[in-house]
Amino acid sequence: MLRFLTAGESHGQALVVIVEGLPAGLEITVEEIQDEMARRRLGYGRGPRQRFEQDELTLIGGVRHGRTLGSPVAIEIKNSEWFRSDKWHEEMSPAPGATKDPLTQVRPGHADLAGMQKYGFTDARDVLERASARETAARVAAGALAKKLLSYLGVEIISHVIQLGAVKVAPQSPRPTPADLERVDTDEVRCFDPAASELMVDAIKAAAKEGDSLGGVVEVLGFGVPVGLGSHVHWDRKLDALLAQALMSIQAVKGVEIGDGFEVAGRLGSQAHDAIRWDADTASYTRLSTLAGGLEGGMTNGELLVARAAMKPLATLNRPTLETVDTATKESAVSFKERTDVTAVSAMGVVAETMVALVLAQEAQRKFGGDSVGEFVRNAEAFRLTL
Ligand code: EPS
Repeated sequence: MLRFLTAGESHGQALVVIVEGLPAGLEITVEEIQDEMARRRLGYGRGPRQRFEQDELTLIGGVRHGRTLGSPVAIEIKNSEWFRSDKWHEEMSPAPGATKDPLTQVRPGHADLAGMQKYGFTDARDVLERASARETAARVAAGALAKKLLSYLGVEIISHVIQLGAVKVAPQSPRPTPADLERVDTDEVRCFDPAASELMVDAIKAAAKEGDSLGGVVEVLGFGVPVGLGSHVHWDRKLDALLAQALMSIQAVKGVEIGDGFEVAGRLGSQAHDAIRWDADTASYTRLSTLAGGLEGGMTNGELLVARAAMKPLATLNRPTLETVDTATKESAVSFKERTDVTAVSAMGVVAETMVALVLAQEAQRKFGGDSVGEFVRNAEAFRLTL
């Protein structure tokens, strides 16, 4: 079974990810992984770090001559500041010692206070270094491998921003296809609707001027997803539930929707489901709409997979105004300042693609098995022929 584990702190030496359970023979290069990681740095409103961060990565194990060996794949991603300066060396040193400047004016909405209480820390940096969304850089490296595995089945996963702050794309506006991904990625906020994109950039500029932050919503689309991933039999193997868990695990995500989830709740049953038709040309079933987001009974039905994730405005503010408490003195305070983004919704879309890809790859492997990519693809094709 495909699984992965990340390690590393935001301002430590490096992030590390180990991806276990990939079949042998998956073709992958450092450049392919690096390209995905560069997409995570996109988006108007990101902080200074995304401009200097190189996400320089090394494939430490599991890949030989451009192909996986079936062994765990280990990837190291160096944090640029550590290697280009000595800025964080003392603050983040693993050697015994203590910080000169503990952070105690905790940020409302961040993990700071609950994390300090839970782990018995007196310095919020002991929490924030790992709670930081920097960790998603390691996930995206793992996601590049999952996406590559899915590509052998013809599956493609993309995302676009459908809301930033209060600005939303029009309800019936067209969705991008994989052929449009470059256009989405070159848009300043990764939005497919140029008019909405302009308004989103304006909203970010206005929030930046006030030292404030913005959240938003991304939509992840899965094309070519095979029928039958997930299960109607086990509560903990329902694919919509697995996707919700995976998307909700992304830092600052507070809501997940499958298909038109919340809007459909208010409709009559006769208008809430995707009608089914037999398509004689392709000799396959087809649905006449995508309200269910490609999932029925916790299983993929072969239609376009649609999952959305809502991100709250970042809790770190460039001009902190929210009231908080200094945990050292218990006196009222405003929270400490930490370098941050105005918004990271555009980047979150790339991380959401990653999480969807990891779940789909995991479930595709559960269904089709195979120690080599060839065996995996043959099994998937044999199943497809039964439909
Ligand atoms: C980052 C996410 C944000 C950035 C971080 C890089 O972290 P957090 O989730 O804690 O708000 O602030 O950048 C820095 C830590 C920094 O030094 O600028 C990311 O996703 O890469």
